[in-house]
Amino acid sequence: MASKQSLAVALAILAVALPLAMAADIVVGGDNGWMPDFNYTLWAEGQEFIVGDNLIFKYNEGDHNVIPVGGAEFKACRAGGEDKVLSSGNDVLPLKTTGKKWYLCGKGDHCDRGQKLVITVLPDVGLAPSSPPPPPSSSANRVGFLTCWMLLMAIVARIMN
Ligand SMILES: [Cu+2]
Repeated sequence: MASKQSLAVALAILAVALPLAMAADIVVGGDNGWMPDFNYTLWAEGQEFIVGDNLIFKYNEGDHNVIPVGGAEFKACRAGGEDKVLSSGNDVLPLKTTGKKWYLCGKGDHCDRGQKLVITVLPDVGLAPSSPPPPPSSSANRVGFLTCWMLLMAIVARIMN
């Protein structure tokens, strides 16, 4: 039979799982990774970027790099001298603020060949009852999270009865 203790356990799991599940790891370009001759604008249209998510740029170390730039630099495909260059081949960029973010590859003519990404980071609206449900996301993490959430709610509902 249900007890207050099992309810507490379920709620504790929920409290721990919630913030972890909220953040999605988004691999730029999906299976293609970070490369020239790929349409990142089109790719980004099918994605949702929310504060707390991580952008992951994957490529062979040495072949490319990732430079977070400003809008003007992005347009000109030119990084400024003070821009930070990431080059590990597995660069993780936490999305900390909302708004537009620009990235490009600084190697050769890669940027001109489409190796550049512009995204718009949305605020994290959370799952407060007053806010509308988040739109469906292509992120598997979020789908998994919703499944977990519904499962836990079902467990809690059972315990309460
Ligand atoms: Cu490149």
